[in-house]
Amino acid sequence: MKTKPTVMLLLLAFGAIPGLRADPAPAAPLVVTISANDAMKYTVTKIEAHPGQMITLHFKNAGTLPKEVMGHNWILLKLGVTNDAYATPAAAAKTEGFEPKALADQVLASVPLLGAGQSADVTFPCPTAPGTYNYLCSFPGHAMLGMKGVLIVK
Ligand SMILES: [Cu+2]
Repeated sequence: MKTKPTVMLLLLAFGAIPGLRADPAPAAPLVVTISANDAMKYTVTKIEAHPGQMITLHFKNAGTLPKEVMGHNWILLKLGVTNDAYATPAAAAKTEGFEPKALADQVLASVPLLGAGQSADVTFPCPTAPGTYNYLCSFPGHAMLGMKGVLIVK
């Protein structure tokens, strides 16, 4: 038990002295605005960000059709998860806005299903692993028709 106070002191010191942190200064937050429309397209299909950078996404459904037939969401998938792997099972989850809790472990960030004229934001840290991450609208058929994009982390 004699070492315990020493360990505590070391932990305190590392937490209190910023100079000991190995991380470089984080990049400035990234703000991205994406609109979706009745033609089932996102206005932005490629986002580039740095590992750990904070990202704020403003997402808007700029269409006019009812949510039941033309709702849009934005779902960023974990590295290696394909649009099909998510969209196919998600299509059956209408009561959950096509964003089933059962698939939550494959999602990094999302904006829920929006109807015409609605908008919403999400803020999240960019993943730290470099790579290309897929995002999509999981309303049935939309990703297949091109409602998708990528987040490139480098
Ligand atoms: Cu959509």
